[in-house]
Amino acid sequence: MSKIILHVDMDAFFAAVEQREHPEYKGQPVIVGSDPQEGKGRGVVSTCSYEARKFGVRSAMPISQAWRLCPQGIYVPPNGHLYSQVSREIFDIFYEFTDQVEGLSIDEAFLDVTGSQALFGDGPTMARKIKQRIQEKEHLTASVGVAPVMYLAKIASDLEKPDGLVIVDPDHIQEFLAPLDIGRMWGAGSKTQKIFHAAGIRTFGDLAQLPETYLRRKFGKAGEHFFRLAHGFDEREISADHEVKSVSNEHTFMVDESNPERLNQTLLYLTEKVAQRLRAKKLAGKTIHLKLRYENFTTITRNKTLNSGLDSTRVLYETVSGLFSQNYEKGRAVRLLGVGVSGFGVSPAEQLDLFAPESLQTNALDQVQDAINRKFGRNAITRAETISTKKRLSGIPDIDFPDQKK
Ligand code: TTP
Ligand code: MG
Repeated sequence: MSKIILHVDMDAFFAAVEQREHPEYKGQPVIVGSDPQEGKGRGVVSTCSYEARKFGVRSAMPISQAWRLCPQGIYVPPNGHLYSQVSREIFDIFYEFTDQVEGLSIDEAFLDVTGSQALFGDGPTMARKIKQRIQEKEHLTASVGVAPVMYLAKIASDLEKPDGLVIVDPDHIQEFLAPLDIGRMWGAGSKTQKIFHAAGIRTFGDLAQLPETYLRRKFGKAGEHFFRLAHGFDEREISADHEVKSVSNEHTFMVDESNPERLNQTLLYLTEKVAQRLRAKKLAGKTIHLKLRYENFTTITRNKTLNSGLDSTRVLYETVSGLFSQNYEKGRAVRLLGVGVSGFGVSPAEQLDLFAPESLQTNALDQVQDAINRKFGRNAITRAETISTKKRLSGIPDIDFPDQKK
């Protein structure tokens, strides 16, 4: 018997929450992101309402471009705490239907509801119930795909957004896929799409007609993958998780920055924020991520995995600044820096005896800092090196993403 997988994705999530909180924004082009400063703003769009999408505004677009496209829009800074809270409430609704939930990001998840049919009805019935619960409890709309495998459910949820419900009949997978644009295929980036187009492949149907041997010859190992996807095969199982998978913070500079000292101070500032959040959640990450965007929007991401999970600001900072000095092209102007941690295990705070005296001291400093910040507010105390950074950055809302379940 085939499985029943749902993919649920909230519609225009941050913007929809803002419209809910501010009824006067309903039906209006709402753009959530950094301050547009009348077109001079330097951050990006987080997301926008479907009304704003009619003007061509999109996620990750520079906010200055959004302003040019839609100066009459309602521009709103992101309220990460609120979105995280709504996200938790939506995930709670998912767990009413199954414990097999795999979160993909703040507003989307896969649910394996195969075992829940006796209680709640078949896949489409459950999808309708989940949409209804989200509407009643949160006054928000979600789009849902129902399919026998994860990959088809994900494609399906996107087809009739917003407020969509698309059901893939397990007996008619080929018919479902055939007319779809090949750009919807997982793993087909713009380069692969160009190759597909050059070979006359525009839809899944075009691809499905090609023999596996031909695809293997043309695309190597990826050819096998494309063959499987063209025919709707996907063996992956939902990896149910209840945990945060990464914690990150990033900062867009008001003016492009090339001063090495200020770049490093900003890295330390971001590291402190990330480390404090890790410790508050009793998480210790092994993989440290650096994101670096130059003035021309070229973005590089680098990571390093340590032998054990560490949450001390000092060790995180040493790793991040190491990645930065190895990868930063000296003198170039930087637009954005980001620091993240993933690969979580047990917090080292619970294994103190394994640490050398110096690390213990660092941990003690971190703990004092956390306690003061808890009492007097975030950033009440920071390392001396970051005070000027804090001053420089104060007043500029960081795009402070809630913890992503990527
Ligand atoms: P998405 O689900 O990709 O977008 P969305 O929910 O806004 O719109 P859609 O109806 O197309 O699903 O992302 C969820 C949230 O994540 C989004 O509301 C804001 C945030 N986000 C960013 O902050 N930056 C980004 O580049 C993207 C893609 C999303
Ligand atoms: Mg969404």
